[in-house]
Amino acid sequence: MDARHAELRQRLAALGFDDVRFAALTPSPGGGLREWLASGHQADMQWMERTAEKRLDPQLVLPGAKSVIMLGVNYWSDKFRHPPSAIGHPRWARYALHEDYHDTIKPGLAVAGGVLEEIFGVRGTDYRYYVDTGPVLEREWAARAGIGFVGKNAMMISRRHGNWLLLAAIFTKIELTTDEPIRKKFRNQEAGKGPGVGLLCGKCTRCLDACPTEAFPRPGVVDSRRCISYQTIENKGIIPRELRPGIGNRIYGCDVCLEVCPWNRFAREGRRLLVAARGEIAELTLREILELTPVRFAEIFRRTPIKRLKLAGLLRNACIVAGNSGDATRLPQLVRLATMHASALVRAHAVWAVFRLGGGAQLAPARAVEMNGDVLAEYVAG
Ligand code: B12
Repeated sequence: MDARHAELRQRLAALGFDDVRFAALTPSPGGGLREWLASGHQADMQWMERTAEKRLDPQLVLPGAKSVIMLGVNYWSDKFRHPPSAIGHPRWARYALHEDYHDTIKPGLAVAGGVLEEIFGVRGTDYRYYVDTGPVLEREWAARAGIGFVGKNAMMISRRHGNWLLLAAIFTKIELTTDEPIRKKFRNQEAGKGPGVGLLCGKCTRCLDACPTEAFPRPGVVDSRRCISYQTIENKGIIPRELRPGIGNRIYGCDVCLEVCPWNRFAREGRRLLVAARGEIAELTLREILELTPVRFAEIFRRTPIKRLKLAGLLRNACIVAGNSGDATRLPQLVRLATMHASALVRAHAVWAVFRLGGGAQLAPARAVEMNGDVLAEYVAG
């Protein structure tokens, strides 16, 4: 590998990327994604369908692209112990206890682009970078570049960082010498099929067994319709009634299939050059969350991914957590939300929670308020 590759790797690592690896950009065989979409596993994420062709063929994203620089950012922190599970204390996905990683990693990618220009003499039109939201199969490229392997939980699992790695990609027209996948014999593995999934999982099925909503139709494949992460973050409407008990105290996202993975034992505190902790969010009690006003919501969740859920979305999730808490002292707050909140979405989930906590009788005066559309169905079926 020539000296420029080594310099590139070293300078990107210095920017805060914990893994820097290269792969050739050939079209994806596509089996995994096509099958996933055909099975409806994308739920209401229509953008996954709209961008499928681009995801499968990097030439549609950057004509002339030859290589991808795959980057991993370790966001593990030992400090983020969730408070011992006091009844109904909400749990957040770990990545959400940080400033929005899209906003903190992107500036790093912009600087990385400058580094490419400097070392290889290319122009801004010779590369494109993405973190999460681009039409890019990030885990596929990460697997090919050898960042880690795709686990039975569908995660890109790193032997150095476990499951706690965020991914970013730079497509480039530069022809980089590629790194090997972690086992050479899987280099040509058809994506998403066969032994490529769960390469280093062995017989372990902890993630599949632990999923409270049975979201894995088979190892390595997530059905978003049943995934708590999808339901509590991406779904903007009613959360299916049958999934609510399984959501337990997860208020935003879900890490269950990540947390139980034995590979996490290798995870070390991240350098945190590209992620900024907002661990104080984990200290919020359910009571405080149920009382949030729009102004407090904006203040507390500023610059975090949670802000995109908006107050009504968070209250919807909080109602489910409260309903699952078994804590009847939450009833006055829930009855108030069920009868008075401006959002029908919140009212509907609050009504469910009130019934689940055995307080249905307290809702009689609310009946008229709830008599419309979806919400009526929610209320009557209480
Ligand atoms: C849509 C999406 C979701 C959806 C669907 C999840 C899913 N499993 O597809 C929902 C909302 C449910 C979701 C949830 C989460 N997500 Co998400 N999500 C995405 C997104 C935008 C697209 C994923 C996608 O294309 N899915 C379609 C399926 C078919 O693709 P895939 O799972 O990537 O599978 C491919 C590879 O596994 C490959 N493959 C399998 N085996 C092998 C073997 C070899 C050798 C090769 C070459 C390829 C290969 O085949 C598949 C097709 O190419 C990516 C960002 C991105 N642009 O890629 C983030 C991303 C996958 N999400 C991420 C995170 C952190 C999460 C959550 C942990 C968040 C949380 N705590 O709540 C959960 C985890 C759920 C889970 N177990 O997957 C990270 C994952 C990082 C990592 N280390 O894997 C990503 C990469 C975002 C990022 N930039 O960091 N997510």
